[in-house]
Amino acid sequence: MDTSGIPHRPGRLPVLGDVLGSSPGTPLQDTVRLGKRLGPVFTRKFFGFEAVFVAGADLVTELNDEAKFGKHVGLGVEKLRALGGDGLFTAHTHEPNWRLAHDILQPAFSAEAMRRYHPVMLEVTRELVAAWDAASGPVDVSADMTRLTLETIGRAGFGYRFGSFERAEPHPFVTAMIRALRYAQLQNVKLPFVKRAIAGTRKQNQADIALMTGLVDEVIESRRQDGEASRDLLGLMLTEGHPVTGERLDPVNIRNQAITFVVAGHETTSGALSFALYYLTRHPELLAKARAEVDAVWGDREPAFSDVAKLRYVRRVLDEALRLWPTAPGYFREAREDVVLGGKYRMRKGDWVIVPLPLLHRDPAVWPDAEVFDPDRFEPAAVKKRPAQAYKPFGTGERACIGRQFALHEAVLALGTVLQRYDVEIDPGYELKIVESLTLKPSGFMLRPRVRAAAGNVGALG
Ligand code: MNH
Repeated sequence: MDTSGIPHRPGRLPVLGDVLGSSPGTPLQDTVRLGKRLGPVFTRKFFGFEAVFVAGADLVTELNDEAKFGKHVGLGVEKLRALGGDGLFTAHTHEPNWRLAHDILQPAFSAEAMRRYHPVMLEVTRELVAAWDAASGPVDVSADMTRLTLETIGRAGFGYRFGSFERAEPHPFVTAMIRALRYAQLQNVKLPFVKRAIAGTRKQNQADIALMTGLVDEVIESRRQDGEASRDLLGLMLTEGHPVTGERLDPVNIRNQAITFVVAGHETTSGALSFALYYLTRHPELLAKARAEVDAVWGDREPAFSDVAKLRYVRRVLDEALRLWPTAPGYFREAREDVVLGGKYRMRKGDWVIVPLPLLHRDPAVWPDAEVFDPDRFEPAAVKKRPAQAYKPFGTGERACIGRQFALHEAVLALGTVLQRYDVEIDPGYELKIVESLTLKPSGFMLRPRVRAAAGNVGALG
């Protein structure tokens, strides 16, 4: 699209573009810093390649209009097709497998389905509790939340146990996955020395992808063998046809979906839990309020399915953590027809822009004191006063997150359990450091969990 007149970093260089002032490890955080200075629309350019960022709630409202715009599978997402193929996240909307899989899998995310996942989620939460009860020193929060969310999607989705809490090091699938994600992401870095560095790891990447598909194929095969009817994700994919046409998913697509769900289904939720815990430990008065709610609603019982959604304040804590650090930090929108965005920016059919969510969630026109962590922003009355499109941590439209309810049930359950059972102590000198892979996570964030004296003594042994 025509980018003349759109602000960019001062001192853009003829060939390199905006390479100075950006580092390969923190593209999102660089963008946030830049966007705060440049305003709601800006561009970044690397060598010949320029991308437009749109962060103002009014313009995003227009972009989220499904009649005019749709999901664009570009840049990082396109590269992820090496892992996810035509799985839900990386599929083009026009690929027939997108709607087919979407319609077949929708029932796996109904309220009814969440009820079935609840006991599995509880079981995994108990493993977290057992690990924290046994911890003699500080625990690495992001690592343990990743154990929790990986186990949850593995068991609830596929009946597969990664054994995360029994391992000191990540499961080989996870190691391969993290490396493959990094490899895919680095494909977009245009710096010559980075290009040379990745070239040397191509073989490793092939091995990583082979390991992932191999494991997934094994899980699928063993389910086919034992033939047990289960209405988890895998069960639906293996046994259900499309509700209208009866058409089934092909085996390669099922494999792509399995990898997609393991990847998409755990890192984001893990990061959300870690940021929520970080902000609570930084705001003891909010932590006390959240815990008071858990004590009042759950007491010292293990929560039943219906107890989870009753933690309204804990849920707001998560909402607010996802406002400041939406762990899937952006999405792409592509024009379906020629259009003039905001009456000002001319876009041709097929032109696309990026919505950087941490900036949308800090739009000064909508969010007063945007840097302040304040869960009360999500009280129903406050939500009603805001433009609906100013908060989009789960994306938008028909390509929005299919796992939202799954993630929220899992996260409220886990955060509630931690508050119910532990006093947490944080190193007062810790400063939030965020690592960027495909998603965002606090890095080096350690907590010292101590079982509370009076309340909440359920869990591992209870
Ligand atoms: Mn999830 C799409 C954020 C948890 C499975 N997810 C998206 C998108 C965002 C997102 C944003 C849209 C991306 C785009 O437009 O390109 N997801 C999250 C966040 C959490 C999350 C912030 C947790 C917190 N997601 C989950 C979980 C699962 C899951 C849990 C699975 C169990 N997400 C998906 C899938 C898609 C998706 C699958 C792609 C859906 C589609 O396009 O049909």
